[in-house]
Amino acid sequence: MISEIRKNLGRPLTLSEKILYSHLYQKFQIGASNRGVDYVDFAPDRVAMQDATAQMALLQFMMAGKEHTAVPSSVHCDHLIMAKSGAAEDMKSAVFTNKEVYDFLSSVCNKYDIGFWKPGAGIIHQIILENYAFPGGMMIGTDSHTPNAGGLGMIAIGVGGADAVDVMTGMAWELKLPRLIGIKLNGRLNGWASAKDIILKVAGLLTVSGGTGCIVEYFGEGAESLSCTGKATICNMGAEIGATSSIFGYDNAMAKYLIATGRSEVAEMAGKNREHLTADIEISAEPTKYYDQYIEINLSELEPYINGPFTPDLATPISKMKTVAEKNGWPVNVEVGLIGSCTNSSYEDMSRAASVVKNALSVKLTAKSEFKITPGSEQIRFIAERDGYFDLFKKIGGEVFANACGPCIGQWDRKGSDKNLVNTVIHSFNRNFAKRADGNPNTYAFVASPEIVTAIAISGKLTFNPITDTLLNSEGKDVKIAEPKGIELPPQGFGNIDNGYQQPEKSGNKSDIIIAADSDRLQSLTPFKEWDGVDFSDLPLLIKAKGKCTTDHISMAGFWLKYRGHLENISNNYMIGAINYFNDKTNLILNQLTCQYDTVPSVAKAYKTAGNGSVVVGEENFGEGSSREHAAMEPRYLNVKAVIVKSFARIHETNLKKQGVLTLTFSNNEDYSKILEDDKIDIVGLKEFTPGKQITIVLNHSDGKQENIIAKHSYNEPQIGWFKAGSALNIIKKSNQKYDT
Ligand code: MIC
Ligand code: SF4
Repeated sequence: MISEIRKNLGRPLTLSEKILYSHLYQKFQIGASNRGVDYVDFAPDRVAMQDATAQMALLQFMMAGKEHTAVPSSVHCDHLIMAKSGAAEDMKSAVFTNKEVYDFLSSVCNKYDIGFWKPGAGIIHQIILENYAFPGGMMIGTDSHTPNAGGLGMIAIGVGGADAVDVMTGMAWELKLPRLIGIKLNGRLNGWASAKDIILKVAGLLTVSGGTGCIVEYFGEGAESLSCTGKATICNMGAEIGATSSIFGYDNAMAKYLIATGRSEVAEMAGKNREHLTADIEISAEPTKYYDQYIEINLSELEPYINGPFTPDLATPISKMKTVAEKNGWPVNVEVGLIGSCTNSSYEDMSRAASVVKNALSVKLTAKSEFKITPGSEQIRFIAERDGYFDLFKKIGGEVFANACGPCIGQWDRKGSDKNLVNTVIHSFNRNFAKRADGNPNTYAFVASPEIVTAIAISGKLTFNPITDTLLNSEGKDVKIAEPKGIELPPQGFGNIDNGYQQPEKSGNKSDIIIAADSDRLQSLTPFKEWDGVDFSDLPLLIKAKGKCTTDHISMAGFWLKYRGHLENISNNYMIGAINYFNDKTNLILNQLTCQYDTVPSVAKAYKTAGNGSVVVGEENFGEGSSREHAAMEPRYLNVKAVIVKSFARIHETNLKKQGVLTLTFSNNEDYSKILEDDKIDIVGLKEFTPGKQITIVLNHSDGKQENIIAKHSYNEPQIGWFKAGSALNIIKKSNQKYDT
């Protein structure tokens, strides 16, 4: 098949192309090859969902009327576990507080033959890497860090729940053919530098939007020298540059990992097909000819990076941190260092962090900051504990949290965080948006490798550079911490443990799923209404968001996670984190009906109740960050008709389109400034809504003046169909009804 594709395109193939083209929905239709332009229908092999997004995804899937999922799918209970008093206590309270949701997810999984990973089993991406990812495969997941599986040579893409529904119902899954960024890694990591530093550097080079619409393909001798889990760290954090996916070609490190995790037959098969699981040799010989963008990084010279605060692309080499922190006035006393997460909790990570602790203890140092560990899975927890790493961590005051997202998603019930004091933390997670870790907007969160986080937690200072600096030990002597040493894979194996998996019962209970009418956590969905065929007119401006507006600003995590299965309740957080352009405040906007200021959800509801739609305006990379489709369902539910921005992040734009909200971008970014606080907005010409055709927006200012501005859109024909039908799901439902009759 691959040789046929090569012949068809008349040129050598990159790895991504080999995988993408061998997953076309309609086999042998290889016509579309315009990267960044053509929409292509794919048939991924697998779907993964985590508990915070699975609820909406499955509520939608249940509306589609299928008996089971069309491809193997799994649900992972990881996001809803609060980190507070350590693993044992926290698990107990999670199982109690989230019982209704876990029961719902487990019964839906049982009914539709979906694998269910119980709370405590671990974080979705780590579980996928340990169990399901395979070289040459293609999967989607309702979490933006799904690309983690690229560490095992898989094209794995983060999507919203409605996309998961496409694949689970056996429909085509559509994606704009990604552009390709080639990154050649030369040399070899040494000393304190690790795989994490590669992606931290790449994030600095490409910024949070530099990977939008692209697959990043890593290759070169440096790539082959990295462990499989190191590769996964890099692919995972590709989400932070907006990349659709990231991938490495199949190599010995992957083979070793597959064998260690009990999948030797997969390694054997991959070994036989090695040529298909890497790019053609012509590609690496002339990369600039075949990739849309090309970067080289010399690993031998790479120094550790610390990224942040408040954005993952603000990359500072560790040797410059003193100067940069001073210049920016960042608080340098580090309160807490946290290691682990879906991104960085491999055996290698744990062993390198542990070696730092061991070195530090041997030169009589203890930790100045608090130290927390979040294992990515029960497997990892088990082996890290068995091999003595946790004992070492505990010697410097380390506390082990549950195998879950916890402090990475605002689920960190941190003592005193409600006082909103300015403070600094450093972690090996991937995200560091405001309020992300503990809900405190004044927590400066920095991202670094687990070994750097550990060294900094020991020193207590953000500006500590273990490569050059010494620390005063308990005997008053100046000492250095030796370079970390890691072990790639557990010498004693992964261990045969209860990993927390629940297989769907084949002949089990397939009865209807009941949702209590008075539940405040779950609510059945009502289909959105179809478009009435009339242009939008006189829509009040709801909010003009200023600056960075991530999905965390649009639909906050933390406290709100508990409403992820209840659209009405979670809509009460819509845009509460976004900054109102007109007063620089969060969650305080003009209600044009009353001329009073109120919260965003209240004003949106007031417009909805009055029978009005409304419009949301934003700036660049709007909706960056998470895949959560609540950020798209909430505006739809609140009757927001259109979101007009300078540019969108990929997943959020698709999510909005799928829910039937009109996504438009300014054709001239300066027009953003023309939108006034009390504008009423018309969107005209929707009857002629066609691909590539611009749309006119009329701004009706309160002084009676009118201004026309032009907006672009990226809809293709089927997507225009979603808008007209009221949502993509309405179309799936219709096509199912056709089959049923
Ligand atoms: C994240 O890292 O932001 C999350 C929490 O995993 C999200 C998913 C969510 O909001 O549920 C993501 O990355 O997609
Ligand atoms: Fe969980 Fe954080 Fe990973 Fe998202 S990035 S899956 S919240 S650990």
